Amino acid sequence: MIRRMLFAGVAVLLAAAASYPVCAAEVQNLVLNPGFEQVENNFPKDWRTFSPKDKENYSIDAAATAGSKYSLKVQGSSDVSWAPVFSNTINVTPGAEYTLGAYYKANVQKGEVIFALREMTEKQESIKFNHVNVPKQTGWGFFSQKLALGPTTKTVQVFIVLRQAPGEAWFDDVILVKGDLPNAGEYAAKIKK
Ligand SMILES: [Ca+2]
Repeated sequence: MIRRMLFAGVAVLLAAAASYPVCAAEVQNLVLNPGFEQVENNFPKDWRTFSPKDKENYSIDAAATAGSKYSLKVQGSSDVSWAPVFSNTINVTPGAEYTLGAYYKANVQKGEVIFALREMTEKQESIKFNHVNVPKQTGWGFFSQKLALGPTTKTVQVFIVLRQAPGEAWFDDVILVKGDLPNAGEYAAKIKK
């Protein structure tokens, strides 16, 4: 009996040891349809806006990073201050660090480009926005930032919005991972020239 229990214990340890390196090497992107390749009714699947009218500011565009067909094009204007598009709702560990990144291109004259995590309670009440710094003028580049979540944050959504910002911006291959992005060099090398 004891021998059988010992054997079972060793088997569990071996299984845990064998699975660990696989988990450590894989990057689990928490964002659904991160590259905007899946399209439903002319809008990226799994991404939402607060109102149907807000959707007018977003379109699927054929200008995309290497290895993909589409990106998300954001049209900004001086008189639109809050018409965000946002991702699926993601359960997170309160107080933990996550890295948010994306391929991004922009030609915006003024105003504010927001690329951020909306930190929320379990009931999806807003706590704060945690921003990735992106420039108003840039060719395609990979922009990412490690963000420390607040102690009461239980869920997040990725938010994209141009606030009173005439111009255009493009996003592709949005990624959100827990901790560091381990292969940042590969992301920088993937950009379409
Ligand atoms: Ca894409």
